[in-house]
Amino acid sequence: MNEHDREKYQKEHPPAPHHHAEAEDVIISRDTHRENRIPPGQTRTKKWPVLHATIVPEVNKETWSLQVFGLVERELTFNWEEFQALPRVKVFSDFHCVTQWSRLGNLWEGVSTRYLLQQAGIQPEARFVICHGYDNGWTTNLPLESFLSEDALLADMHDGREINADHGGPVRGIVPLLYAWKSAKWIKAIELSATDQPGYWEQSGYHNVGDPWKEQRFGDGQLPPGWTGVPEGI
Ligand SMILES: Nc1nc2c(c(=O)[nH]1)N[C@H]1C(S)=C(S)[C@@H](COP(=O)(O)O)O[C@H]1N2
Ligand SMILES: [Mo]
Repeated sequence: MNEHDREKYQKEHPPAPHHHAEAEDVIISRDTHRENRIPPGQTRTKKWPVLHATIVPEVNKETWSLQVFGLVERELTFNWEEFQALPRVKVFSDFHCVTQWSRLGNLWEGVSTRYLLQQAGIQPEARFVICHGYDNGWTTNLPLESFLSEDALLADMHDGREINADHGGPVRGIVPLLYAWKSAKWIKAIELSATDQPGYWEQSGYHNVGDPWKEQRFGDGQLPPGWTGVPEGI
């Protein structure tokens, strides 16, 4: 285990929402209040596995930018300094990968998706959000309502530390309501669209919506090519 992984290892029970309840500024994801926080077919991991489709792209803060475009009133672009100057939120939530691991009790910090899209202005025809990553044109699509859930954010901090490159830093999307493949690492652009545009994993057979509590893993009940189930060592 490297230093980062060791530090992220959870030795104890999963952090409970009441640890943060007194702090008014923490948004608590609704599913962390469930008696059983582990969705069907999932297993808790105390580690924080690294998972992505292709490469870890080289993104540094000097060249980083985030774009909001498509069916918005105003297209927006932020550089690192501009992004850091935006109002911040903290979100306490669980993280469920479709390969069957769940990391419970994550404290994310960053900018809320609601705030960003309020700034951009949403055109009435917009129904879907396409998140674009810096990794080789990777995208994921999600319903606008899911992207705008109260606990969705663009995060640059996790459990009090900057998100490292392996986990999608400098900035990644986090949408706690859905399986983790809807949480775009190395997020580069947010596109609003009237039509749905299935992304990388959705085109490879994953479910279009991906609600972990409904076990929406695959479209049409099919296993995607290359499916291996639970990775070793979790
Ligand atoms: N840009 C991008 N984001 C991505 C992916 C990816 O391949 N590219 N993989 C997704 C999947 S399948 C998961 S489980 C989570 C994993 O996040 P982690 O590596 O920080 O655990 O990132 C998601 N976001
Ligand atoms: Mo995943």
